[in-house]
Amino acid sequence: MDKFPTHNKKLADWVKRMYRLCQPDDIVWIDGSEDQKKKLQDECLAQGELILLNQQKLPGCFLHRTSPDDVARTEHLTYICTRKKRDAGPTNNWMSPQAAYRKARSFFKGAMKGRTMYVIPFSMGPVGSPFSKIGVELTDSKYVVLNMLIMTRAGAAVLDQLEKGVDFTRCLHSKAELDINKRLILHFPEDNTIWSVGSGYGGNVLLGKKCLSLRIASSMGRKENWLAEHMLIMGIEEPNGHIEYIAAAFPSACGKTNLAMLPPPEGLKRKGYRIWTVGDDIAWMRIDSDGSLWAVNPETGFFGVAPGTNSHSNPNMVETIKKNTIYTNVLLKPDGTVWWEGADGDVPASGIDWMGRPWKPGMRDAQGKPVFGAHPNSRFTTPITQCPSATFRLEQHHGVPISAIVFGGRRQHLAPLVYETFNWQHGVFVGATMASERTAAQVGALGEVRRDPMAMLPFCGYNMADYFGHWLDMGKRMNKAPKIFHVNWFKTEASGKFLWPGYRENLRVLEWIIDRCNNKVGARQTPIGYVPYPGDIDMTGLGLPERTMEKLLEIDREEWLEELKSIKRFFKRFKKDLPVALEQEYSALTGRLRS
Ligand code: OXD
Ligand code: MN
Repeated sequence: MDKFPTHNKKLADWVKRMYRLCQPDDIVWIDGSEDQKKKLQDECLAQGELILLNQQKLPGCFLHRTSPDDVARTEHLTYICTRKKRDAGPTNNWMSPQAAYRKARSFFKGAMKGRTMYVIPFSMGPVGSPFSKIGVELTDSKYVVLNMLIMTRAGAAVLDQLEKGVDFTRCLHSKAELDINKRLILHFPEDNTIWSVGSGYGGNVLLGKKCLSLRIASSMGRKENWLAEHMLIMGIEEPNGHIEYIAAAFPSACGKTNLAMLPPPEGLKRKGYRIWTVGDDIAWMRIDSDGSLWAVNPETGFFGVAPGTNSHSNPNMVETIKKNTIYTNVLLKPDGTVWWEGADGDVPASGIDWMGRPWKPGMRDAQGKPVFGAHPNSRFTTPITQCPSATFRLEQHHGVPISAIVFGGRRQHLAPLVYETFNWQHGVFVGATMASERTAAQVGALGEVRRDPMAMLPFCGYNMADYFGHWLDMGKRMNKAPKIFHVNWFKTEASGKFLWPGYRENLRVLEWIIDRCNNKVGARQTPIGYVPYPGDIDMTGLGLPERTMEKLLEIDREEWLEELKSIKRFFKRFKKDLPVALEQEYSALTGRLRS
């Protein structure tokens, strides 16, 4: 068989060069067929890379275990490699392309000996859509191939596009020795190239996801006047059948995946509300000929966190992951099904933990810490089409029109439940200063505020000051820009108890947001933005005391003046590159708070 079956010379030449560098025994081009997928699954089962789960209870489902020191994205080993350091900006790790290629080449050299190199042609976004970008990932991991087949449109249809000579992102991955000391996740936006070596963990190796769809795409978006964002996209169908779409950015661990598919609470459902899930992690947004912003989810799957997923937090996901799902680092039960902390039902009496060791509830390690059955960052990879709330517009080449952009953080105090910004420029300021407080789940001082602009801190592929500038420019290009809001589901009372019940009740807040977009409700003007009149958020059946709603919507000027000091420190990192418009917003907010 032809080892390089393509007429696209650029593609053939590149694959040949990488083949020579990595020296695999064999090369296989992924065509996306069921037969080929089945063969790969069988090989994985034979080699222990996958474990077959109970096929009566979980048809088409498998379990994979990563190596114990390879369980999450390794941000300290993730680099933006631009000729000028300034172009990576103060929030990214930087290496010069020359140094990065040199170092990584030594890790890739001969790394695929004894293995097969798989060539995965994939499209982020519907094949042939003006939104879409093509990538080709070379990998020595069958697990990566099987995950990419869920997360992206991969195979023959994309190779056909490549035959037409279209450009593509060159993605090279090798597990190599899975050695954390020889692990690098490198992005070369100037060469449209990604090199990842030494890891087998999803976020580091499914190169279509964070690496291409956020880091490389954000940089492309700046050059081509569009936005690649770390946002969910969902449709909210109103009782009259009209669907309004929103895009929302939250830092990790703030419930983005849950929100993207939560059914409305009983009262709203009775009124006739319904939700449609477009995506849970990434939004690519372009200005269409109507002057408004349209979005696609470039992915076709969810790579979701398992712990905490249950029928209360996310009933639609519980349905979605019952078949054709790859589970990673969860607990294996004796009946061949899986479990994780915070799953439905009883805690199993025994099982095999995420590291493959016998496990029982209540186990403690040598330091007396509880031993988890599933790793806290254990995952499932599952097709969007299986989600009961999946939109019928997944394949639409123009995507969906965005009425509102929602930013959110985890703040015990300060930010009210929801507010609307005054205009696009003010909205960009609010996105740029987004923050979350550390929870017990993270290392570091509890309650410490971490700025995570637009939830893009680990994912912006260029200088974040330029990124703010790009957002400001995009606003000037639209004649019907979405309204921008900020939400905070995590405000607490003095006792530490959450004031807002969260989960599906969050839809009540989204109803207000949609009503604001349609000019159906008024709002109270405050120094930070427009805040709801308490009666305008539908509270039917919630039984929240009136005082609680007042607390949720309170603006404490003193707290906000303190916040300004922290924003100032953050802005200082960007030195003279910070757009003047953000400084103006800073001064305007200071003035409003003092007046
Ligand atoms: C993710 C993340 O995995 O944001 O989606 O870390
Ligand atoms: Mn994410």
